[in-house]
Amino acid sequence: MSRIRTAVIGTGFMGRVHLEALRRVENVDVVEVAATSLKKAKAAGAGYNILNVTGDWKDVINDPSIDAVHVATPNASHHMIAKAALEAGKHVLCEKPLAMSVAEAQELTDLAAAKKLRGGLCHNLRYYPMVQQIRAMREAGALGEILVVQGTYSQDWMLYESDWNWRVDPLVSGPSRVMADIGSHFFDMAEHLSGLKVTEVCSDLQIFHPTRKQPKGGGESFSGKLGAAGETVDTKVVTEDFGATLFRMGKARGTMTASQVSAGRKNGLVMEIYGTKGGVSWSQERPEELWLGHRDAPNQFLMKDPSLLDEKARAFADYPGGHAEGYPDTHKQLYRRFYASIADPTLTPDYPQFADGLRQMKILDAELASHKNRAWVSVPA
Ligand code: NAI
Ligand code: SOE
Repeated sequence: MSRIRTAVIGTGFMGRVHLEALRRVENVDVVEVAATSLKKAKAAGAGYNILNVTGDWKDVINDPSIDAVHVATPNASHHMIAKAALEAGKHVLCEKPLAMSVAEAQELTDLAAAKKLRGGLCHNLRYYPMVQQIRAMREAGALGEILVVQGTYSQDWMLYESDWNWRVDPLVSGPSRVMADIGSHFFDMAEHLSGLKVTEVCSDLQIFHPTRKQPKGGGESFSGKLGAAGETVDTKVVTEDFGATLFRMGKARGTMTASQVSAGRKNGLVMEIYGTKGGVSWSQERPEELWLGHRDAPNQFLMKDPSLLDEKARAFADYPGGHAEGYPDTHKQLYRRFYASIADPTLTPDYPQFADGLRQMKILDAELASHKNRAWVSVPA
């Protein structure tokens, strides 16, 4: 396969991020974009120089010349679109969460394996260079045995009762909001970096706004922060604004919170890992910096510079020190590896896959059960 032909379904926040990042991946042509209307698809197509546009995602599925599909639509449609694409013989790169339930995620994971197609999942936050530096350090034994994993994923874009998004609607988003939307990124990163699996969880979820003002006209992600929503209707809220989870990773212990009501925090994913030899602390709001903690020596502060990174982490840093690499670059790094694995079917994927999405659905299921039953719940392997 020389050049890979791909299409993006969904033209909201993530659709645009995917279209941009795809421009930075060799061997891939974006040949079609699908939105919920032809007008929206045309606007996106014009912005990214894509000639074929459609208001019906099934056109993409029915085009045998398309090799791969990006699913960048709200959660409820991931399973339906990904399943149709796999059945049509297309590789799929799906946004998180993979599906609405463990059963749906399992079905997609099995289908991709049965069809021998690549199923990638957008837990792209793994691919900040300094996050990969943590991974390389842990693999090299620099942290020793992992004792404690802790952190948060905090945002403020749903702080007010007037803040609304499709993520509030359980029929579109699923039975959980913050734990599914951003808690899943935390746990994907925690397992990826520590090399450990979450074995048990104890969760407490909270809804601060029992009703929210839903704009009659809808609205894409984060759009509520930019201005008046027009006419609204008071809508009951059934998914959490905040969640806290105590967790066990075998002998290691952890704690995390996820929140979309934490004033001032824009995209505050903080990951701290403490082992018998040292600790690390990283924050997505300052992604080029890594704090290195020592017991018997002064602590250190490492700023991204490929020349100072472990060789494995260096592969994720394309720019020299002082030339910041951020959120869009994490997508580029993921897609690059996804398409390399399509071009060379013998490659073992080294990016998050459907099985990782299934894993997150299992952790989420356990968190929901724990909150409901006010008890510790085991996470199946
Ligand atoms: P958004 O609301 O900004 O955009 C979603 C778009 O999908 C809208 O334009 C909507 O009209 C379109 N859409 C809905 N159904 C469709 C269909 N059947 N066919 C074609 N288009 C359809 O939402 P956002 O933030 O882009 O989220 C999309 C997905 O990406 C979600 O699953 C979300 O969890 C995930 N996401 C992942 C991020 C990451 O860092 N990996 C960041 C933000 C979102
Ligand atoms: C909104 O909470 C959001 O865009 C999530 O959907 C993403 O997955 C996360 O990366 C940033 O915040």
